[in-house]
Amino acid sequence: MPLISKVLIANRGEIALRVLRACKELGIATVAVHSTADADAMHVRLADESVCIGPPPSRDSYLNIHQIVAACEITGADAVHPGYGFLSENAKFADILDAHGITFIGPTADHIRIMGDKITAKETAKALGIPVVPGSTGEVRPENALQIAREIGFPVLIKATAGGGGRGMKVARNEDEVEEAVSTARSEAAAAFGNDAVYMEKYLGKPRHIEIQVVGDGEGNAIHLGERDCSLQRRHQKVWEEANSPALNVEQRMKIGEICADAMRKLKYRGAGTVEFLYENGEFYFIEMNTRLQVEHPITEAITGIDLVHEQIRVASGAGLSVTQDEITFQGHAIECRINAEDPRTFVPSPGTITHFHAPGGLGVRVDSGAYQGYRIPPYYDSLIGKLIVHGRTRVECMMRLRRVLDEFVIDGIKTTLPLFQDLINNQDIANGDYDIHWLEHYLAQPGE
Ligand code: MV4
Repeated sequence: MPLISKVLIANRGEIALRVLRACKELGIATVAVHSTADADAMHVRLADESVCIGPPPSRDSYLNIHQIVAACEITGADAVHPGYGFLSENAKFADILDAHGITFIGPTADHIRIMGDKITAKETAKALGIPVVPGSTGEVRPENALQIAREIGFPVLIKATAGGGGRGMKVARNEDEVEEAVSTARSEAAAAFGNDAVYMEKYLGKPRHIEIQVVGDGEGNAIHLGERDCSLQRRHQKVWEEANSPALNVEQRMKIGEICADAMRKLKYRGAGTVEFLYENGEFYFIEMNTRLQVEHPITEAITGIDLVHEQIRVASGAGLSVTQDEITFQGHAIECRINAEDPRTFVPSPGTITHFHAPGGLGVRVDSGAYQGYRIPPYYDSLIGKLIVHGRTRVECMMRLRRVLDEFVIDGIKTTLPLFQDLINNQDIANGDYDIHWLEHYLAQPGE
């Protein structure tokens, strides 16, 4: 792939390491950037070159576009991989890199913008043939809110068009609650996003969160890599993800997957993306699309054998996808546990020094982490310190393996969420795959559990 020879990785932690590994495998040189708090980080140690881009606060380092462009110019990097979070879905960043002749390893700025505005994203999805949640067409204004709510039927959910990921949502259960829900949602949206536009949807009570992985080449070819079930979450932070979903059969998988891949072909989408759905009573309802690589991408890699970062780099360089849809098969079952430096009961962050670190191994085990014995977790960033991904031929085999692997994992000196997974792996609902988006919060609210 001649068009990309040096990639600057505009991220930190396990995802910076993940991207670095893919670049190394493709023979591409790597540049790490880091804040002063991350000088000792593993991605900095393993990169060919590194540049310090600022003080610890993200806005002064990992979110500082000028510093990152300057680091590209200094090192001669011809491409940037943004990882997830930070600048990964920042259309302005993609535009600026473009203006500098630097390849953004991701979608076009236009596609990032379309999906970043949730009303436009939903209209686009609907026009492309993706089933969406019943709701308002476009923006809901205070004058017409009650009328729209009556048409949709109660309960309804008011969402911010600039929101996403659960921020700025308000439920109205009956006519009396509409006015206040809309006005609160609008003022919260204005304060949080500088955009007070809101829309309205039918509120789904007990859905699962199921998302479809897609990759497009920007020229009208696209594939889907099946789904991930991310229903087990707390306060919109995913905790445990599975591929395949325990709720779907192969016909459902291929049908919704093909709908998404077809939509990406029509859109001429480039890069990796995730089409998010709520799934209830056998039906899929589009809610949002993420235009980045996601944290939980390794479970898809486990069951398909496809390296998503390789594919991202290929399509960004114009080399196209390495596989066609009919070459993709789904093998077995994978589960990811997110290991956070947090108290497993209160989820209060627990930064500090890791005094002892032993990662498990064996068949079907992957640990993506920048942590090591003696590593000091800085207090400034997300508390995700690693991901444990376990693969088995069946869901039962995967769960048995996960139980063994959790016993083997040692992280001392800080609190982690590992004990939570020790509990979940022994829970009957989890064993049965019988859970929805509210299950984990209910479980955690039970005393003595
Ligand atoms: C919903 C919903 C119920 N009905 N939309 C939260 C995150 C954002 N991406 C969309 N979210 C939701 N949208 C309708 N029409 C419930 C949620 C929701 C949720 C969704 C996925 C995973 C976890 C969740 C937790 C609470 C609420």
